[in-house]
Amino acid sequence: DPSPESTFVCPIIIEDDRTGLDTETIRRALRDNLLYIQGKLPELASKNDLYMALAYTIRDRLLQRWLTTQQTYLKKDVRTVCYLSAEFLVGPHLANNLINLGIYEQVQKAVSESGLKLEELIAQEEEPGLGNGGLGRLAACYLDSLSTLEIPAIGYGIRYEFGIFDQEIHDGWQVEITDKWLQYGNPWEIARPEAGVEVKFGGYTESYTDENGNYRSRWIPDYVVKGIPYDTPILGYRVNTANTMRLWKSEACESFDFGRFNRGDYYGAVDNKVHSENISKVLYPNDEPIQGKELRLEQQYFFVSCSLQDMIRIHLHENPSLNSFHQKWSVQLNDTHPSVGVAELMRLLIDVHHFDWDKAWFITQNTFAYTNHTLLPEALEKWPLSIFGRLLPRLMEIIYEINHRFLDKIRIIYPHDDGKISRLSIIDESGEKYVRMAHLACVGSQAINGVAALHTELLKKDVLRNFYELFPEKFSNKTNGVTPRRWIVSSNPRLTFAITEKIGENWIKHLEDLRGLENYVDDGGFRDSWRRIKYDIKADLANYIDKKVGIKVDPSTLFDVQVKRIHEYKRQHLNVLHIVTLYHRLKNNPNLDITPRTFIFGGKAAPGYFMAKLIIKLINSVAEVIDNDPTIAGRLKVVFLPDYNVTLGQRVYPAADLSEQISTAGKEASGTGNMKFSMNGALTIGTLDGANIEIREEVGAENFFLFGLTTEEVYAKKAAGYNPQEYYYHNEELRAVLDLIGSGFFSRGDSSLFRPLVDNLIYNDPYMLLADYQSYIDCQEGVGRAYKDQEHWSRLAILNVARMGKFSSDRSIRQYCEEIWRVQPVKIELPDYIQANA
Ligand code: 7GP
Repeated sequence: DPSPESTFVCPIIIEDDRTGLDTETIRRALRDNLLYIQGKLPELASKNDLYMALAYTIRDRLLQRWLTTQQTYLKKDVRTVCYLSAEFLVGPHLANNLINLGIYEQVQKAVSESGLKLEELIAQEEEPGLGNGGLGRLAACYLDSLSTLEIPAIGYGIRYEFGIFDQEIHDGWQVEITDKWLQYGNPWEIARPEAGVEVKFGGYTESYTDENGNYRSRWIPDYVVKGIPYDTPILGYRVNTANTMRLWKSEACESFDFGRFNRGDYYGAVDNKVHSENISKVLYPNDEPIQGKELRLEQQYFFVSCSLQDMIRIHLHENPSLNSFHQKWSVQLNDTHPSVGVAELMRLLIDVHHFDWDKAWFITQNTFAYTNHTLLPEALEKWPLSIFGRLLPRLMEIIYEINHRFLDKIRIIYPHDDGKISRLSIIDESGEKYVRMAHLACVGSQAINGVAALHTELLKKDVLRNFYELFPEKFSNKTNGVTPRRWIVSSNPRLTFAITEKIGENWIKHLEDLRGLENYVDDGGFRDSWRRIKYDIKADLANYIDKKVGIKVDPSTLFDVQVKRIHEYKRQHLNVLHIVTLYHRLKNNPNLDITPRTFIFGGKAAPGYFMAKLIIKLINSVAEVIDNDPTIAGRLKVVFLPDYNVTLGQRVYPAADLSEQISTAGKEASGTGNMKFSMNGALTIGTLDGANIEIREEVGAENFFLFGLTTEEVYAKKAAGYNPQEYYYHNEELRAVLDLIGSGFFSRGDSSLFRPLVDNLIYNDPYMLLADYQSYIDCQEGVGRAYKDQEHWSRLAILNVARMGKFSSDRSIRQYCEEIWRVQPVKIELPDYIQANA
């Protein structure tokens, strides 16, 4: 009889059904998973059953790649990047995995026997909405590129039970609906309860002397929560590397408090369970000022502590001590949300692993790097000391000590400059006391970066100026990028085919190769097919719009699109001022010749952000009036697409003719939607803000519609005392437009509805819409004229696509790897019984 050990060392032979990539094997596997995993006979299977069976079939094909990747990393003891992010907006997995595995066509055929189309099953997937917008989506693009570039990496975050809310529009207003993305199960994740860790909260600290006579601190917590990791494989494009996204779910350490239970307090016995589980319950939808929400701080500390403990466990598996921790791990802080990690790594090294302060600080500082994603001062995170100290008493002590030592050094550099000291301090003591998370991140990191050239310059000049003066060598720029696998190949198969037909498929991994398309701008046949493709994609979107909101739009009109979070600085209402201007002109002159346009909006507003919600209502109100005005028919249409998310983005970007990137200069850190539009052949109308500047540099000024004040002009105008009323009184058309909105014309005679919005513009206008209004209107006239010459427009569109190579997230990730993380690719060799990717 074989002993138990000998069965374990036997190589696991994986039957072909779980690994084979040919159509017949996939067909068999699909039937098998439908029966044995989903528990359904084919004749009773719902669309969702088939989707689930297919998802498991694909997951089976990822597992060998995934496990081999992890095993290779362990064996080779590689240097690993950990991307710490409170948000990962990954989008649906199925189509992406098919593309990266190279088995889209095989699966298409295999699925056809079910009588369904693969596209229908793909549409069945509930997207994990574990992020708000740009920052979370960027993290997802970076995971894709890390795997594609074969870089050892882990994405650490939170497995929110409820992601970003679903948006419905009722009577023009946003209504938030709970996002139950897990209700039918998530086939892409695997729970790893055996790798659970514990996290302390509350209580107090006490000092003691250890057996060696060392003075130490001990944290006696109020309660302890367990973190359970849920792992999702992130496969690279046509490589064997599958990295892990590890998201933490909070659970109670003991489901029942037996003391209470035995006393007959049954409900009290589950209290602790309820509170513990609340920590990973819901994503905060606010990019607005944090109102000191304690649960949010609990979330941040929870996932950061879990992740650092996890890294330490893995490290000690292969290394005798943590002395080399910073040599094996590079930890990126995605904004300040995980910046408490600086103090937590200090705590783990000192309290748990008994390092002395200086050694621990050296390791910590050499482990972390920090990316900033916002210039809005109100979005810079700070936690009231009262909350922080109560929830994380030991971390509070450590932060005080970090600050104390930091300020001692500063005093030597700037003697007698108390202003400097208080501006640099990690603790804000100007009024109520706060912990400034960006300061903690700056002091505790070896590198600090912005996400576009202008943004980094403004960080150096403004938001983080004092830190830049102190350690200029830590600062660098890493302009954002997006993954062409999702944002072109997966979402725009027609364009992908047209490009590949001309220049081969290398561009998918080397986006600079798109330059090759420039050779075809003068090819009339190519431009013709380019236009036909665009028309077909627009017709698809038109169908979707009709189905979703019951509005008929004409695919031959100019599709003018603005999709992104709704925020005053992004100025969706400036777009509305343009629409109302055109409407007003048409009312005054019904025979006016304008380029027919369909304006498409999408985006969610933070639930507590009154003005953003009013902007949504305004868009819908204007849409309704225009839609019901027969004199406008065929010339203007306005559509607000509800529930804008990754899935909807994939439909919308390919269908756009014009991309609206109209933020006030100096406010948008980078933008990433701007890149997705342009890659799909839309032209941009935009300000000199964020990455727009670099996009314009790449595509050429003559292929970009520029308007508006520059950042310097915005600053100068503000400094000189900006008065929006001057514009209101001196620009007749602008005044007519604002008056029309204020009059109740778009709100069934209710002149109070949009009053707050109109008054805010006339009397305050913090984002300077009125100052940019005329320039925007004039620029839009140029757009309209340009669109009339379709041959010319196609040229510009092709050139835009051809010159977008820089904005692949592969380029961004290479720069992070070389300049911040100093990590190398690691090739993954599959066991030879596994069929290689197509
Ligand atoms: C966004 C920025 O607003 C956007 O300009 C940038 O492209 C994106 O990050 C990725 O870098 N910021 C957020 O989504 C956000 O939540 C607050 O910022 C910290």
